[in-house]
Amino acid sequence: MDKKIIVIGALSLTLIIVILIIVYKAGKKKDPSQTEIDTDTYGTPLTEERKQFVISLSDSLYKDMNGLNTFGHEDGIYEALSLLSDSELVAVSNVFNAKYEQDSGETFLQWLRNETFSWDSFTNQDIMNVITSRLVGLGVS
Ligand SMILES: [Ca+2]
Repeated sequence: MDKKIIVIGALSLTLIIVILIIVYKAGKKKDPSQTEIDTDTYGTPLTEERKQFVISLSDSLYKDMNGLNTFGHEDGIYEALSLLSDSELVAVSNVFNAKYEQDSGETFLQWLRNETFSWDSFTNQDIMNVITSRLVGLGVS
């Protein structure tokens, strides 16, 4: 084989590997789930399993509320939110604020209050009223 082709081939392969490493590292940095967030700021410390649940629920809430929600909200997410313990509910608020408050300019509680749930089933609006009252009772602002 021609030496030139081997050299070009080796250089191309090296370049591809370097690009893949850069893309991989950039992707890792952008993923907000990599951020370390303290979920133990109220009451009983959460187990690792509940901590992961709280983080994934915060992400689901952000994804669901972020947008016009012309066809309403995903009921299951808010039902899950309403079933959390006090510690978990405050943890969701903390995780949400740590990850998304800077971008949205609203705290979790502020966003819940400003979001329109009245186009959903009326039970969803009732659930949200209970959740925002609980958050206030737990000292969240
Ligand atoms: Ca929305």
